[in-house]
Amino acid sequence: MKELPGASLQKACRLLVVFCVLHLSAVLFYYLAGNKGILQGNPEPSPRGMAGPLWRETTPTLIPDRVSKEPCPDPSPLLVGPLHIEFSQPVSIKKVEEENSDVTLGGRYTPKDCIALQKVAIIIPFRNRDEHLKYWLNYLHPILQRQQLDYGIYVINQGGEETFNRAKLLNIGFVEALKEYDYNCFVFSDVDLIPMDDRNTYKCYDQPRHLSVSMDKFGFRLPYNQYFGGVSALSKEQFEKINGFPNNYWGWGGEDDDIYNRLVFKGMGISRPDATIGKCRMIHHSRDNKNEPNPQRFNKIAHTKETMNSDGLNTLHYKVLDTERFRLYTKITVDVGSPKS
Ligand code: UDH
Ligand code: NGS
Repeated sequence: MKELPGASLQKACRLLVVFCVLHLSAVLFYYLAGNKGILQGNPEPSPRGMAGPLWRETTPTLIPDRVSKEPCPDPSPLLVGPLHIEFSQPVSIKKVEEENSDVTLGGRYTPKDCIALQKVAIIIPFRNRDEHLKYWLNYLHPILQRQQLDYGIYVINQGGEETFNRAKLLNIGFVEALKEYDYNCFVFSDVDLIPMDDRNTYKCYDQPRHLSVSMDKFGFRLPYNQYFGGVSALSKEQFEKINGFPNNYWGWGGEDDDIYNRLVFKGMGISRPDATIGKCRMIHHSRDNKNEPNPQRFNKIAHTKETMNSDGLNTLHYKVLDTERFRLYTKITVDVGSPKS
């Protein structure tokens, strides 16, 4: 049968309409795929500079700050074990800063590739020990980074000439560090103690931790079983449970024994690394001025049970005189008062 002339025109028109619909659908599809990429923050053009369909570039793996980090493995795979520690060469702070370029102002560090298991404030009681502090920063920053901790260094400097008060400075460090960041673990370290093995992780455990268990000056042994001096770690909860440390030990000795008593009276035990991992070196020095042995210390440690609830965090009074932020640490100078005040 012969086709009418009008009918072939109608067929051509229908074909044109179908073609237009197909074309519009294709345009719409690519437009939507492109928008999805933009919503996901995908950079355009592609980061590798390669041409290609937009939708291929929307994979989240190409967007570094969108990748969800995993918790850091425990123990850290970066640990190396025993370390050579010595104090014969002077330390240049500039060099230490250069060698620890990932440490940010105030002595803060957080691992780049994983979420640290704990947020640790390291509190150092301090007065006139700048040479020791240099060694401490030189050795500890690399160790703490290998331990993959989210940490900050707080040097609590006792201002004035009054008798030294180690435990009160540590209480102040706890309070001041918490004003800056949501720390959940507090390591209290003398400025002259350096661990000899990076497996001795500066973090908190189920029970309060004593870290400096095996010091060179004691022949790499504990001087006595209840010894809790040098370096220790308490979680925020453990510290608050014992009302912090005593504020009333002026001069040398006994405050660490009082802290030990507090822990025991609150039903806690001491956790420790083994004697090999817990080895550490002390920088030798002579006795500091204004830190004579405290004659009241024996009487005081005999009464911890009665005094601990009325001497500690809940009765802590001090004045911040200065806060200095250096790259490798924060130094807070404080007025701790005097034995009579
Ligand atoms: N501290 C200071 N400045 C002082 C006193 C103490 O920074 O004037 C800090 C420092 O962090 C030190 C810690 O408090 O490591 C403990 O001080 P300490 O004197 O109780 O303990 P240390 O082990 O010395 O440093 C003990 C007495 C040394 C007598 C040595 C005799 N050869
Ligand atoms: C004890 C002290 C502790 C001191 C420890 C180690 O006798 O405060 O020696 O001292 N207790 C009393 O005096 C009651 S050290 O050799 O490191 O100077 O931490």
